Amino acid sequence: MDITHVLLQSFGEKIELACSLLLIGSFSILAGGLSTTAMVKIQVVDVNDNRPTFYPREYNVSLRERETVNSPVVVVVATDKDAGKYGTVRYAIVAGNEEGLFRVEMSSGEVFLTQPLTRARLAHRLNISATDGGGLRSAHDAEVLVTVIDSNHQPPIFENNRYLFSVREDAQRNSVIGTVSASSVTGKSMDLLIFFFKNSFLNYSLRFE
Ligand SMILES: [Ca+2]
Repeated sequence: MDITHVLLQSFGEKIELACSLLLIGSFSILAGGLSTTAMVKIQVVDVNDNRPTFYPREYNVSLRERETVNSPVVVVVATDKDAGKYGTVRYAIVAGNEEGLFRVEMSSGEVFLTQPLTRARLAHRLNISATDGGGLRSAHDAEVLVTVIDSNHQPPIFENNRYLFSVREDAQRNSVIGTVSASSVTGKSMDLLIFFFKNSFLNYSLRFE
């Protein structure tokens, strides 16, 4: 309705305007007994009306003291429903990193260890923010709890350091996207099944053997 009003103003009085389509359509104008028709394309411009949102918001990581530095220890994920730069997310550690032990890759959300950890401090709690290209910041930070465990303690080991899965946007809800497997030193294995949930969100479940 606002668009119709603007066009009427631009052509003066005694003008009838009919719109057959909202985005691409023909406009007929009657003035003084004469008529003309024009094709009009209206471009809808995205506005930055969504903040980045973390899902999940909380992450728990166990790292051994003297863990290898410069390898990713966790990936935080925030999504933004806007398009273009307004939907592009940048990450930053905003609290809990006073000693500079961690860094986050600005565009990917991967968190890296910059120095070996010691058990002089048994836990680190990081707050990570997400900000879009228009300057809107996530309403809630991601919280990453890093627990430092004894180097003699052997946690389960993933088969691979990185996994890449793809999924169609129209995938059925709860369809399995992929499996991430880990095994412990005692020989027990654990599979993490990753499901498509909805609206690009993922869900997961654990399967022990
Ligand atoms: Ca946005």
